[in-house]
Amino acid sequence: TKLVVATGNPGKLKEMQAYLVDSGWELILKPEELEIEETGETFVANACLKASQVALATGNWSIADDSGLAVDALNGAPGVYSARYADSDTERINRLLKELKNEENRQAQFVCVVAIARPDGAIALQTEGICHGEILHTPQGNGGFGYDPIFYVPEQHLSYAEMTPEMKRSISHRGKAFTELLQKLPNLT
Ligand code: ITT
Repeated sequence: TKLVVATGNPGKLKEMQAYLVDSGWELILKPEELEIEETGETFVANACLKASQVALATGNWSIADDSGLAVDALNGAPGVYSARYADSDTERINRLLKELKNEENRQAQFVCVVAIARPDGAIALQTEGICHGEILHTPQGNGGFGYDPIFYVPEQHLSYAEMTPEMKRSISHRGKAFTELLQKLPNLT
C-alpha cells in the first residue's frame, strides 16, 4: 500500500524513510506544491493536521511528523514554532544561543509526534517520543539537521550532530515515536 510521507523537510524525510524502509509500505514523496499551513498549537494537532490533509489531497494513506525543541528556561519555546523561529538552521541556532546567553539552566527536550491518516483523512495511529538534553553554548558536530549541533545528550556524551545517523535514530525523540509506531503498525487495518 502507498504511504505519502507528508514532510517538506529533507532532514526529517531521510530519517522517516530509514524507519519505514522495512515496514512493507510503498513510500511516496509529498507533492512539493502541496503545502499545509500549521495552524495547531500542539505537536499532536499539527501532526494530525498534516497527515489528514495530505491523505485527503492525494487519496492515499499519509504519515506526518511534527516536532520541535522545548527549552525549559524559555518556558517551552521555540516548541511548535521551532521551524518558524528564524529563516535558516544557522539563524535558528544563533537566535536560540542569544536568547540563552548568560542562562545557566540549559535543560531542554526534543518532542516528536508522528501520525498516520487513512485515505479519508481519519487518524489511524499517533505516537509521541521525547528526548531530554541540554543546549550547548557553542555548536558541536556536523551531522543531522536543524538544531542538532546545539542539542547535547548527556547519556551519550555527544550532541545529536556528533552521533552517527544510526545512533541518533536509535535514541532520538523521533526514534522513540517511530519505535512505538512500528510496534503498533501491524494492528492497522
Ligand atoms: P514539515 O512540517 O514539512 O515536516 P518542518 O521543518 O516545518 O517540516 P516542523 O513544523 O515539525 O517541521 O518543525 C520542526 C522543526 O524542529 C524543524 O524545522 C527543525 O528545526 C526542528 N527539529 C525537529 N526535529 C529535529 C531533529 O531531529 N534535529 C534537529 N532539529 C529538529
